[in-house]
Amino acid sequence: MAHMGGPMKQAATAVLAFILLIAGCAGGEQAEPVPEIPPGLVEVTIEAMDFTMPDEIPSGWTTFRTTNNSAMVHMGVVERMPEGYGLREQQDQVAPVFQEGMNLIIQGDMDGAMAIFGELPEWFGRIVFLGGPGLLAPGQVTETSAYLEPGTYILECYVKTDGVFHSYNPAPEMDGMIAQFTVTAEPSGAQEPTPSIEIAISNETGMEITGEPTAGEHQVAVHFTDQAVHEHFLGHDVHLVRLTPETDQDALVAWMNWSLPAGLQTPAPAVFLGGTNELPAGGTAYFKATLEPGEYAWIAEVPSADQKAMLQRFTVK
Ligand SMILES: [Cu+2]
Repeated sequence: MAHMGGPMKQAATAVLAFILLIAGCAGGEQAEPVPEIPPGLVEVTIEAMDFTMPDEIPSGWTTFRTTNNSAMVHMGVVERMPEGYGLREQQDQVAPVFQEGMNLIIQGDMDGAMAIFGELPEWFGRIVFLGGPGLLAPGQVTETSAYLEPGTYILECYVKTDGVFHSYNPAPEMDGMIAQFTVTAEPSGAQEPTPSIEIAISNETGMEITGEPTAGEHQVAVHFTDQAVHEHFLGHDVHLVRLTPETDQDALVAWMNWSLPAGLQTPAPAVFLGGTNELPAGGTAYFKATLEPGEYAWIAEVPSADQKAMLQRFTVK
């Protein structure tokens, strides 16, 4: 039993060498660098009409990298919920009210729709909109950053298909295009992004842009100088859209108003490349824009964006 030789000894030597190799690696000097997820990065995947994302994320600067694998345009509004409210309450008390109002708008009954919107619960007015991925065409990826405090949040898409909001699902026991997540007290440790283009947006002056939209990758800062309730009850934001000679600018402007029957209804009249949804006054959000030579516009999802200087066309050479 005490005697070990031949193949057994060779095996024992090999095991010892392996242990020493592992120990050497653990020392760190020769270890291969492991690709790390940058702090604050949250992957969001859209398949059909579903968001897939983590249930829990750290607080602080947060970048949602959103990949649209579906065949439709979508977006994701980040909403911090009032204490005690979440996805369930949104689906039971808010989504059906908006859908019923939309149904009446489609029937031409504006007074009826307004009466229905008056039935929104008191707590709906206490939701804080905190950016999130802007309108995103099929196959596109966008990165959108905002600062998030701990709390309960939802990510909501209110694009419409056949007159039905994506965030509303008429099927019993099924939720619409909405995800709930918790932002924990643990800090993400991420730094605020450094912009190469800055857009100040205000209800008084529209969009004021600094920085050159050259070909290549840009980090776009959106400074919300103020915020306002526009005719569609929502605030202003900034989306990036690629224009072609066939793009009908009036149709594009009209499409950015969810309260019209054809507004925010799939398919979109142009190719959307992301952006940021609205933030309260004084806030700054960021999004990445990868620009190739061509025609583009920054546009807010508000009624009459062109008359509010919230549609700014530009050319990338
Ligand atoms: Cu959607």
